[in-house]
Amino acid sequence: MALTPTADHDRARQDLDDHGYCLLANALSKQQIAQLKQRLIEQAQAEKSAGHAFEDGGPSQQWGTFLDEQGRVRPEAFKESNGGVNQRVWMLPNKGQVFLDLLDNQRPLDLVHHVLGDEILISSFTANIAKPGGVEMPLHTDQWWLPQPTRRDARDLPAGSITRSRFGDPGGENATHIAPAVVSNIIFMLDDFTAENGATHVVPGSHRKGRHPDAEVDADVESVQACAPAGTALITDGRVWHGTGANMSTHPRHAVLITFCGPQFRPQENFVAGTRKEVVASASPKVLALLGFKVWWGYGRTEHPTDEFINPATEPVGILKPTS
Ligand SMILES: O=C(O)CCC(=O)C(=O)O
Repeated sequence: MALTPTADHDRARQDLDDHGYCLLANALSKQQIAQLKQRLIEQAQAEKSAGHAFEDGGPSQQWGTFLDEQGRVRPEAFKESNGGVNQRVWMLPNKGQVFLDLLDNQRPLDLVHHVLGDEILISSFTANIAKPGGVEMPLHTDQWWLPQPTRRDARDLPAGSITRSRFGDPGGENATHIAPAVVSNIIFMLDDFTAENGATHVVPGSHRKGRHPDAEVDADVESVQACAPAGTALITDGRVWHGTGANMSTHPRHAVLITFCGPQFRPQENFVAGTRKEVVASASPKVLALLGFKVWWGYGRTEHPTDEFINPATEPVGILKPTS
């Protein structure tokens, strides 16, 4: 059964627990939607003209074509990916204050904290412009890289050998233990999401399956589409099976996607290396922490483990010799 949007936080939390996703009503004001959409469209057009656009979701672009026989991403396949339909815009913190302002929006963030707990990092902060002609994205989870629970006697797939298509064996659907959620997404809808324009497909309850979808075994699995008015936030448990729908309408479907992870994981986008200096200089401690500039129990530090934040502008200590 497809969920309907709710402004009731208790229900939203319950929906996340029970179904692996929820729809938070009125997460954005009309003015925010208009400003976000305008900035996004401008940026996307400029990136395309400048040759920076990344486009996926075209008819010949099933994910398999991006992977080699071992399931490793073929970098050249991405370079060959001209002809994709859906335009992605990456690293939005660098591309307008209006995107960063989304982090002041505490209601959806609280739901992410419900999934992930107290300390969280932004893993990626991007947009997906799903354009007419874009095909359905294969169902996937957003934490495919997390090692599966294992048996005491098992020699499981080593953590460093996990790829997008090799996840290790979680022991089947009768396994007594499944991995916890370590990722959560907010998808801010900048247009009405409809069945026709590619509203995200979700498999309700799949966050409790304890495994990743398999294109063959799960070919007939039933999904619902997260249809809701512009301004709604779709929030997911990172284990839930989902994917962009096919856009069969005549208009693009715009959305901002913020993926979060626990503080011990490697984010998809490297904000510490890639955030522009002026953005770092004006960011609040809350934003800096979300972008990974805050040291977590000594992890992510550059020098002293008790430093609260790192400052990439500081020259690293190099070879020193006693002065006397
Ligand atoms: O744009 C959407 O509807 C979902 C996108 C998605 O699942 C992804 O980028 O992994």
